[in-house]
Amino acid sequence: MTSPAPGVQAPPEARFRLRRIAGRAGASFADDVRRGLTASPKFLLAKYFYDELGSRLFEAITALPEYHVTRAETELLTAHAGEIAAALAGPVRLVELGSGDGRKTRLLIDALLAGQKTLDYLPIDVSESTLARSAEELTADYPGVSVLGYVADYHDALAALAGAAERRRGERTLVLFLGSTIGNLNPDGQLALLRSARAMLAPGDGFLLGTDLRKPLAELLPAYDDALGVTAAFNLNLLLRIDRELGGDFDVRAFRHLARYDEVDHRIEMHLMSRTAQRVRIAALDLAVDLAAGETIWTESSYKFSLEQVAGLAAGAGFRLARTWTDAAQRFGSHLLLAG
Ligand code: AVJ
Repeated sequence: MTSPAPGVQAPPEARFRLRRIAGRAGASFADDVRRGLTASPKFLLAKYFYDELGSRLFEAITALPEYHVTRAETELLTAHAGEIAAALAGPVRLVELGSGDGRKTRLLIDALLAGQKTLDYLPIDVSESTLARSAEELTADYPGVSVLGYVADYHDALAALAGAAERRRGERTLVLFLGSTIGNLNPDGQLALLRSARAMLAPGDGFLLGTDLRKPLAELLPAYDDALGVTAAFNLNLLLRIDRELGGDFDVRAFRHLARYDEVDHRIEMHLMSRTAQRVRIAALDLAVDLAAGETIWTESSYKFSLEQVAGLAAGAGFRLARTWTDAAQRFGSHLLLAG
């Protein structure tokens, strides 16, 4: 092995490292499935949608005509990435909660690399394959980018990052939490997440938060119940995942995708409704689950925000809300929160 000559960038694979952070609670997919399917009402956690197939189905959702979230946020970041980068003084390292396919991240990387030669990118994701794929693509396309990926829950990774001495001298941290993924958490969870992010940040650091905004039902509901049935497939895949990984015998055709809007709590809910009375067995859990006809399994909440609510969350977590950008149709908000 020869090391690269001075001034020559390290090859892509040398600029990618992975760290696996063991969860606090240690809850696994199996534990969480047992807990959810023996509860009343039944539920499954939305973070488990994103296996290999689920991640691809979500990417397909982002391309649907009915799903405005990704397009609206991309429009905002395309217009304002330069201002966002300029709002933090000096070299910045990027931490991202949920790395996805990295397309929106690239808009910020481009903006930051206009002012610094190299960039440390620290994506956090529960899916190792997602992390590896996005790191591979980024390091290949950007010679100045080094990736340290954390395979972990957001909470666990933020705690690990707070303790780690990864930060270079004088470097600011910008945390990205895009796509309105914060909307998967209930209001207490939203505040807790922002607080644990704030705890790892120092004065001068930033947090870029994407939130889907409240809007008429006629626009909101089809985004979660599209004509092609991609969202239905995304939802139903969770049952297939249980079949694949835990030896379940779910018959996906015996369930129906359901999306509804709770006008009081301002959230989309996704459920899987059992079409008939049925018993499902899950071998790895040694569990039999009985479902009545019409009974539902709650699989996701997607909270929709008002601008006042975001301001309250930011303040409650100890951030200063420096700036909010919205698109012309007020569909989506990008918020730059500053620590200190
Ligand atoms: C990735 C959580 C932001 O809530 O809009 C899309 C997930 N679920 N369609 C969302 C999702 C159904 C998405 N988030």
